[in-house]
Amino acid sequence: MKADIIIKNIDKLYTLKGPNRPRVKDEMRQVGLIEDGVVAIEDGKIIYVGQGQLPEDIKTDETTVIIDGRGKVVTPGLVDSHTHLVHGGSRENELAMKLKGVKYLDILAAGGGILSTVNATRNATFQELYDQAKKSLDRMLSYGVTTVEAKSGYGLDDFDTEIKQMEVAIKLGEDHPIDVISTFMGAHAIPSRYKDNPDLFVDVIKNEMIPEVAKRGLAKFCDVFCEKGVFTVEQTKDILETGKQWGLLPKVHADEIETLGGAELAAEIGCVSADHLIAASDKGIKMMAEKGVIGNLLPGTSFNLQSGKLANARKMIEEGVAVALSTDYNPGSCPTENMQLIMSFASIMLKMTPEEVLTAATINGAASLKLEEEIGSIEVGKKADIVVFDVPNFEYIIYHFGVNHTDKVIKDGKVVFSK
Ligand code: IZC
Ligand code: ZN
Repeated sequence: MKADIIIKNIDKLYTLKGPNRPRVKDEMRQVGLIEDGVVAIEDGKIIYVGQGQLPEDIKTDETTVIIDGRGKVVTPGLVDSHTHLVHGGSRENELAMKLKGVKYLDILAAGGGILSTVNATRNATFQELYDQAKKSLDRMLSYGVTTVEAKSGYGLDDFDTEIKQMEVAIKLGEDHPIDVISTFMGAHAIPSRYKDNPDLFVDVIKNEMIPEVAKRGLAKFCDVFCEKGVFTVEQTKDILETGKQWGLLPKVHADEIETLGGAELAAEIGCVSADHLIAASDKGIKMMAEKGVIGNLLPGTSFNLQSGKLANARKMIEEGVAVALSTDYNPGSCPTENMQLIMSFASIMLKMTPEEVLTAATINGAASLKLEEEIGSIEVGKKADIVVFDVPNFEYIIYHFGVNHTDKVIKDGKVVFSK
């Protein structure tokens, strides 16, 4: 074996070694720390992880890139498993209203919010959406993110725009170092012309859009914004069950603002993840734990929506829900690409320990994209998606918040970002 890249003398190597499945309870605190660690990479894959010196059967030559990990922290590439990456425009015009106390759902009900981004996205060309989303991906990569989920949902009943969004996501996944996983989320808001009969739109999604998305291989997941004034629990169930029949794995925006029973629904239909859960009921949390539904928490939205309400991460972890963390990057409720900031929010606001945060942002994020066999930990055979942070320990990243601590990012065995 001949290594393409070696990272050696790593002060603190957090491997996240463990089973390739969502980690729960105490497992979330076991981050597989190796001091004086060494990692070797060949052909995009990890071929050795250990302590001290490399074994003799791993050869190097003048083409091998040697990275010195002295004074550094190394972790698996971060996984941002919930974003609305591809969209037109931005919504900073909502800030003044939000500061006056106007609520997110009221802005939406008045035809703004998501619906204003729908207009901007419909009016944008493929290339404009591509360029805007690429800028975001570049930023994400700089923060140590190597895999990103991207939802459609700014075309709604304009199916061509939904398709355009998913095609942009897929093309960026091919062109950009970051892997982009596409999710169909036509059920993101009720389009104006279906205002008085939303069930008709649900029928269009089920009978026309989902089959086409599946046949054309445009998405891996199907998601619904289950929320008061948006899609009901019944409608959500209907859409996600149809998606399942067509091979789209179910995810759900659940109990973000109102307690509607989204967590319970996620358990009932076997969602891969239920996301947000700020207002999830205790019963819903228990049911999710029993059914193995991942709780994907997005604390940046609590911060930005100024709701004063937080997901109960401690209860979820105690009950055995595998918790993941994501930015929810979108122009309305969380305009940031910075996963490191989200990790600080998760610890400081949701009281997750640094170890739980690291697990949530790596292997549990990978599991919430059904990629836990390939990414999410630094183990032999996995993809060489690795971040080098210029910090003395992982806690430092969380504690010293709001700035970028990334030194290098390795994606598929290549250095793709360097400070
Ligand atoms: O554009 O507001 N929550 N959907 C559900 C969003 C936030 C995105 C947006
Ligand atoms: Zn979202």
